[in-house]
Amino acid sequence: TRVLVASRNAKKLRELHRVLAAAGVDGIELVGLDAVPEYPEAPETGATFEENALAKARDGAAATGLPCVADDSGIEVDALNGMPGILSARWSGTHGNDPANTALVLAQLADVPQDRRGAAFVSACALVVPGGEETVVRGEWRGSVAGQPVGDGGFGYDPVFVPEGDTRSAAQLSPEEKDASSHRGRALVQLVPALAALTGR
Ligand code: ITT
Ligand code: NA
Repeated sequence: TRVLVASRNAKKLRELHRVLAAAGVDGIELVGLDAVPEYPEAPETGATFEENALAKARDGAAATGLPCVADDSGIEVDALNGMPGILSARWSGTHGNDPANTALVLAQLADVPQDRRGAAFVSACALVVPGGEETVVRGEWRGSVAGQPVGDGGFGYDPVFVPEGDTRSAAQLSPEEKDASSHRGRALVQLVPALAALTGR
């Protein structure tokens, strides 16, 4: 069974592939957007991570006729009333400019002491089966925002996110360590039963 993994963010896409592959669902072949000549621009006009993830997965499934997995994610900072949230990818104004987005959050927290810098990464992942079920799941990863970026692994806000129970930033974790506790890892494991059900068809 072929399943489309719909993301234009190369580093996120790599994580989606890694986690799904590690989940060990036999008989699933993951297909990237390269297989889709005319994938529509993701609208991302929803008010929640769940709405956006579902819209992306519906687009991918409609464009290919394949079951499609998509993720919408971001970081919710307590001291910023949960922002940037669903606006994380374009917080500085330019979609996908990770260094600028990260620098803006750090600037906005400049006067916030360490004990009030709590935050959570959130991932909503959707699986849409053409003519079939829609499943949406959510994973969260609590931590805090560091004073400065550290580490060069991961992507996005990873260099400024220190997971609860650790002193390293998410960008200093091995890929396996990140997957084991990350928002995306926790969301995707919940899709495994629905994915496994596809292979029986
Ligand atoms: P697709 O919609 O094509 O998948 P995107 O980059 O536009 O790619 P989102 O709209 O979901 O994806 O934006 C997610 C943003 O949230 C991303 O740009 C990162 O800045 C941040 N983010 C999400 N997951 C993250 C993670 O695991 N580590 C660090 N930052 C993350
Ligand atoms: Na988004």
